[in-house]
Amino acid sequence: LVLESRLRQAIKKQQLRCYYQPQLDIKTGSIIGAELLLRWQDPELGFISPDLFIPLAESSGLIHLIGQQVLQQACIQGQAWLNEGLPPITLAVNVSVQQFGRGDLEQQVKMVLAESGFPARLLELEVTESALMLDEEKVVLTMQQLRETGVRLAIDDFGTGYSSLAYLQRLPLDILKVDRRFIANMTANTDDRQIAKAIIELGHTLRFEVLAEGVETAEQLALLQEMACDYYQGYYFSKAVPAEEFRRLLLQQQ
Ligand code: G
Ligand code: G
Ligand code: MN
Ligand code: NA
Repeated sequence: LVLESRLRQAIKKQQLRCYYQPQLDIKTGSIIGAELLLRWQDPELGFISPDLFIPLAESSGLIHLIGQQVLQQACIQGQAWLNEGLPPITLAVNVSVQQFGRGDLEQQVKMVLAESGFPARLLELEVTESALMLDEEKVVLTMQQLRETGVRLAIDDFGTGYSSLAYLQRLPLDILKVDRRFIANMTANTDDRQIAKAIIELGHTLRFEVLAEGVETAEQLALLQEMACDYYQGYYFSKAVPAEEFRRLLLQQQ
């Protein structure tokens, strides 16, 4: 309860900061986007992990306020970088199942895009496989509505949930993000390597692009290249960094 009221204050004072983890094209090695990951530094409590405060935000309803702030941040920052003449990149925002299920996400997204001027095709919404466990017809409809706004849709942490292939085939997804647990052991464990390969092939069969999460070594990257994976993110290139630092990374590759 103490933490919840601190979180409420932090939201009000805009103390939650968006960090940016670069996403790269596997073939060319160039930065094609970033995933926004929240960081919370409380003046007294210190650094509080999102693994702690995101679940708290989800159970208390604060996630709706947070989600709105992150969407705004993404679009405002993205448009500012475009105005500066930086190369266009995709900004990916995590959407919790509560936000996804509430029914006003499409309106919210439209509003934020209109206010910021950020092009819809450069905004990506990441939904975890667990969000797909809501009512199937409703999920399909919500995704179709979101897709009509022009944003990209990603399925996050793929391989950890239970979505059927028939279901996946019905969803208007653009990109599938392979959960990092399959990437972590792919060089040591042949099962994980085969699973990663199978997921990449499955994604391509369904006409989705595929991104590997949690790439930490050159060896993993080389394997993923062989498997024709499209994109990757992970500590091998960079962890999530503040906006200013991400901007420098973008400038460096121009
Ligand atoms: O950033 P890692 O750095 O520690 O993030 C931990 C978890 O918190 C991940 O599952 C990530 O998806 C989630 N997370 C981080 N930022 C956000 C956010 O802005 N919204 C939501 N819903 N989840 C987030
Ligand atoms: O659940 P989601 O995929 O949105 O969360 C991404 C999480 O993965 C964040 O906590 C982020 O900091 C973390 N992450 C990003 N890259 C790596 C990596 O290379 N290795 C590990 N172990 N974690 C990573
Ligand atoms: Mn994510
Ligand atoms: Na993930």
